[in-house]
Amino acid sequence: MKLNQLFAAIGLCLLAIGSATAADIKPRLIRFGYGLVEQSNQGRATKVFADEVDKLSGGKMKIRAIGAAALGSDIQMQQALIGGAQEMMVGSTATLVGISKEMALWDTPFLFNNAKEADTILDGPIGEKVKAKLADNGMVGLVYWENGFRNLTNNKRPVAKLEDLDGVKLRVMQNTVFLDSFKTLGANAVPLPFSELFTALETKTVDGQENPYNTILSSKFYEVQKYLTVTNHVYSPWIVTVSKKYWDGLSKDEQNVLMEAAKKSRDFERKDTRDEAGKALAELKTKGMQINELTPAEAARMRDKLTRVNASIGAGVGMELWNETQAELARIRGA
Ligand code: TF8
Repeated sequence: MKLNQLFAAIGLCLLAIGSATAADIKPRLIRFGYGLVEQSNQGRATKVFADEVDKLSGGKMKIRAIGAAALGSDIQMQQALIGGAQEMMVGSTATLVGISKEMALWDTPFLFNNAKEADTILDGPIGEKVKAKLADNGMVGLVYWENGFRNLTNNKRPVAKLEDLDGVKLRVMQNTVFLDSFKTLGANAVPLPFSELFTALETKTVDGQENPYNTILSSKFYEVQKYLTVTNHVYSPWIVTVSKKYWDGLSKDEQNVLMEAAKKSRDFERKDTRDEAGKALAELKTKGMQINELTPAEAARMRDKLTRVNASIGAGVGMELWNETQAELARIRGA
């Protein structure tokens, strides 16, 4: 070992000892907002995050978790984070595209074939790159959670083929890719915040919506939706974010607490979500929903139509990022 390397090593040891004995952590109260109910995969993982922050900070940092969109819709909370009026949130990446256009990459229909591909890309260099762009726009992205593969529900008619979607008034997220995708399929797509969705379905302002099984269950959409079609048309991530204004005022130790707790919550959340999703379809059936599986031919027709939006996503997120993602997926699939 050269002398300068030795000094560097000693320095690192001293730093480690120093932070273990006198970590730079102040009493902090962090408001963490989310859109689903407490009894949901989102609510359960938020609890894990809060408990871990408490533990890692020796009880100094407290998370006040506020669910059911009580602090506002995803977009309203994002604005509060950017302005510094709220510290943290978790929400859909799809609602972030107005702030960070690269987020639209995750809206690509059929981008991932399975959860393992999603984890590999999201936690790898591409996911990092997309996440890092948020910092230019007032938010810091910590980790991606799983919202999941999305499926279609509606109250008008069973959807077994493309034409069945004709004229179905379908709520989509406030995101141009989703809007274009479902218009392409022939639906009458209406963007609405998630916080207004249940009422819109109940009052028949819209006929249908699309979300993972977990959410259809936890948000009780089965009470107001009769038909479910297994489409798995896109994988949606959630992202845990911090106000950049707030983050920049934290010490390194405090930032580490949030990052480590976020990683722990991510690992819990993905497992919990997948366990629940595995059982949710059967449960939705017992709740009275009528399930339609698409024939392979119909699934292929839908896929063909949906992937026509790919060119505009590539243009939107930048062809370099698009090509890099396709190359990485090809590499993973070949391996
Ligand atoms: C949607 C999303 C929602 C999320 C959640 C509120 O349909 O899938 O589940 O945004 O964080 O809006």
